[in-house]
Amino acid sequence: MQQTYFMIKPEIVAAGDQKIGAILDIVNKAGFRITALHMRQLDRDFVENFYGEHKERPFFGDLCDYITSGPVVTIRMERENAVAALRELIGATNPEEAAIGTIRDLYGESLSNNAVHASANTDDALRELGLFFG
Ligand code: 3AN
Repeated sequence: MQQTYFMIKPEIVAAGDQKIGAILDIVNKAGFRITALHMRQLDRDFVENFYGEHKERPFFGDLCDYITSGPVVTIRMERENAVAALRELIGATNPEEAAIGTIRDLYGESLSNNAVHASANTDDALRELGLFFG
């Protein structure tokens, strides 16, 4: 059993419980088990650390503004091969390139407002779970 970090981003949380529920239903049907879940308003320092790998990118400031623009849902989940399986389930970073039926295809609006985050690899999963769940 492997653990990964999953996050539902602010524009989905702002849209109401129905979208949160629909996304959780997709991951549940894909065999993930939720082992921790919170709704949280993230602060700027925390997010700059979380997205530290993007610090030099031109979109870094906008990314931090957006992810702190309202509450997010932070989730620890487990499944066999969880990290890779969740990345496949969410689809490509840009919703326009995300495979049909993936979460970003169904719920992503744009490259920056792409509905959800999932750890990119097992090292990131450990780091991100440590940041959010200690
Ligand atoms: P992923 O979330 O698929 O792992 P990353 O780690 O490359 O993608 O990017 C982190 C976040 O930064 C993305 N979820 C997206 O919101 C934002 N992002 C990535 N690339 C761009 C870009 N070129 N312009 C604006 N935002 C971007």
